[in-house]
Amino acid sequence: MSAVVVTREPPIAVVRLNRPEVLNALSEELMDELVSALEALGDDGGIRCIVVTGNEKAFAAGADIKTAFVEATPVTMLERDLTTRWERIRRIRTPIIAAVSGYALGGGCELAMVCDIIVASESAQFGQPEVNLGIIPGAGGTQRLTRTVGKYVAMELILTGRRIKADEAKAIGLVAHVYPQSTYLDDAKALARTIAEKPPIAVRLATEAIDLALNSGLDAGLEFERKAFYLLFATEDKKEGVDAFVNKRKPVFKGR
Ligand code: DAK
Repeated sequence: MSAVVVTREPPIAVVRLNRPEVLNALSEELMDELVSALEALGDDGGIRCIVVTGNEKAFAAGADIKTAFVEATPVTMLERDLTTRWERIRRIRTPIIAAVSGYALGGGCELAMVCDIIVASESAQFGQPEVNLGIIPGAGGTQRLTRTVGKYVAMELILTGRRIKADEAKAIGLVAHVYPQSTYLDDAKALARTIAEKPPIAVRLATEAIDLALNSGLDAGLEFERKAFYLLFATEDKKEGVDAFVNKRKPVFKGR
């Protein structure tokens, strides 16, 4: 059985993590399948937004502790080159929404944070519990969580390993929306369809600009924003968007 299940519903796609017996623990096989699936969708011109999800009980409970950590040494960890997969996900230019229900812990929380938007069901629980294993987050948690929620909240969460529920995750800015348990995936898909209808080049450049806000200084970020803004005036979609506004009609964007 596949560790990742892909459903294409153009212009969106859903990628479901599928190791329910271990709460979608992120084995190397699962990560390989996930990266391949996301890259293939990222290269697919018919797909304009991707939803990554798990099941009601777990988005992902983190790295597969039993297979990955029990015998691990610094050298085996280094040789497994674990970081490359996460970098490959980060480089995918199609927007990715993490639709989280149940546990998003450790690497599960980090996987959600490597996505572009996080939405949650009412049952979602986020946390970075690595400290309880004698380690720290290793897939970006100390950096992305801190840049998202600020130093003092990130410190408290990472040093205690405390789990937070969806409403607290929303209050600290980790989550964009909390949806009812019964509809969260449909709601995430509706959000994906809304984004998929927008002009893809503008969406892509906005995504890159927002990422730069976390990865660079203000001057470099503003410079990129300015150039990207001017560049968009060369697109057919800008003509279409402005013309549709002026003529009071719905725009149809083509990605040109
Ligand atoms: N790994 C392996 N198996 C897991 C697992 C995990 N992370 N989480 C749960 N399971 C398994 C359980 O062992 C159990 O299996 P059986 O005993 O039935 O065989 C089954 O899933 C159901 O779990 P529980 O019986 O424990 O279920 P509960 O509802 O009682 O508890 C729980 C749910 C989520 C609170 C609990 O399972 C738990 O605390 N899980 C561990 C959570 C955790 O500590 N996660 C952080 C792991 S460290 C990196 C990339 C990634 C990472 C680091 C570096 N690089 C790129 C460098 C990531 C690190 C981590 O995620």
